[in-house]
Amino acid sequence: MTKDTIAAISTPTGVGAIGIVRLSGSACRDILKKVWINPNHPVDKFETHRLYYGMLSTPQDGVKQVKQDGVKSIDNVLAVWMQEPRSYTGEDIVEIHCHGGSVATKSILEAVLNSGARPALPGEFTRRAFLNGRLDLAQAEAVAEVINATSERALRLANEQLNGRLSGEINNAQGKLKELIVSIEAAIDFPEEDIEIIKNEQIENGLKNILERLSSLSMTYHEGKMIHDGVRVIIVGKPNVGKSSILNALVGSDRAIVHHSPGTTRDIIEEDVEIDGMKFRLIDTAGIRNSTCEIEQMGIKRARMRLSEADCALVVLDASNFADEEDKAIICETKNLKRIFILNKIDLCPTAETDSIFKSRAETNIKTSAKTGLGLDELKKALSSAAVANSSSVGEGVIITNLRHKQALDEAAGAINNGIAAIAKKESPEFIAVHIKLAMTNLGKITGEVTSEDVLNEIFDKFCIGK
Ligand SMILES: Nc1nc2c(ncn2[C@@H]2O[C@H](COP(=O)(O)OP(=O)(O)OP(=O)(O)O)[C@@H](O)[C@H]2O)c(=O)[nH]1
Ligand SMILES: [Mg+2]
Repeated sequence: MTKDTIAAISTPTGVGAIGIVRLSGSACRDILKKVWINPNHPVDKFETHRLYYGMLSTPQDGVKQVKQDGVKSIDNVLAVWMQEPRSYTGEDIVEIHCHGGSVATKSILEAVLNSGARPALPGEFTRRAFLNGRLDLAQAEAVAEVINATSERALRLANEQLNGRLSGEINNAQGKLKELIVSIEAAIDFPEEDIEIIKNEQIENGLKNILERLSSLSMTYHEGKMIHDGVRVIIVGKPNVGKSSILNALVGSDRAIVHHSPGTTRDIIEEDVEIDGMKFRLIDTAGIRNSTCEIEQMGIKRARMRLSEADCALVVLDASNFADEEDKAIICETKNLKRIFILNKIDLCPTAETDSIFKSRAETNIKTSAKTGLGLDELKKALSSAAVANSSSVGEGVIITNLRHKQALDEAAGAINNGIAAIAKKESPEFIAVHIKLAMTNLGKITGEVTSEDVLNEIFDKFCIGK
């Protein structure tokens, strides 16, 4: 177990009602004693996991925790001691809940640092939780995802990972691989014994089942990334159809300039919105047409470049003027994207029908008026269903969001594939076992069973200080 005691401010900087300074390590109660003033409740008498009210001061020597000459009071606080191993890090933890704002928290941090603690590195509390076996690596990574979640769904996903759903899935696959190895090794070690020898066919079937599961899990990465980063929705169409007006209506503010002259938007305008708990990144673009204006051409080029990165396109048409050559060109240009067609300005032309261009298309087709708000709820529903339709989640819905996990899964799948190929080539059981062991090692990278200092540094350096 790590010996030194670390301390950090765990709440964000800025003005707030409460600030928390956290310490972890074997000396944290001794450190608290030096800065705690309340003779009725000395730190030695603290019960674990109970909050005590007292005064925090600059360090003092006395054991009675009565204010001494030269000692300065800092703040009235609540303090709690959590005895190891029943704490976040698995070590003794002390949390000091003081008033918010930067001065009280900084002064308390300074007082505990002057009393023997050292400043915590980013993510060091969680790193200790991992090293002390309180969390596995996938769960530790989920802590950062919970903190950084930008939508309800992203939070739900991160919490599922924190609660061990992904780890359970990985441990399960590892358990099955382990069983295969045990059977193969028994056959190698005791060929003459009267034990049931596992047949190559059984190994192959076992490997194929695991492979299928791991490949499906790897395929959820795209969806996981969408939930994590937001679904990228590009708004395209010829000039003046109301693209920027739709962006503004969905965002609920005048984010983009709207004007009756065609060619108003030049630069890409991006804005995030949450719809049904899911984050969407809306990307408004310049109206696409043949233009002689150099600046407009630059805008159109940028619009085209962003098309390929989008998860979904809102192709906007003007109900009072549609299905011309410019619309047709854009419909053709976006044909490989998941699309929602919008017939906007329906207030100007309530009878407009898109049959002439959409007769045989199964794609979603919505009539809107960015001016009156008509059809916007339907558009939000369509966006929400488009996000769900992208869903590739399997089984109990475990979804991965982290590229490191995807790479490890793919490497494990590669090793299993090699194992299957080795069976086909009738290679000896020892060789088959090598591939299976490699698959297990790769899965172990996800939960941190197999890891290196570099990987840990890379993961925990991204955390904030105090977590
Ligand atoms: N009547 C009516 N007018 C609309 C509607 N949506 C947009 N407009 C008007 O159409 C004009 C163009 O709107 P914008 O949102 O700037 O159109 P745009 O597609 O972003 O245009 P560019 O940036 O030039 O490509 C403005 O005068 C808007 O007020 C609508 O639903 N109904
Ligand atoms: Mg515009």
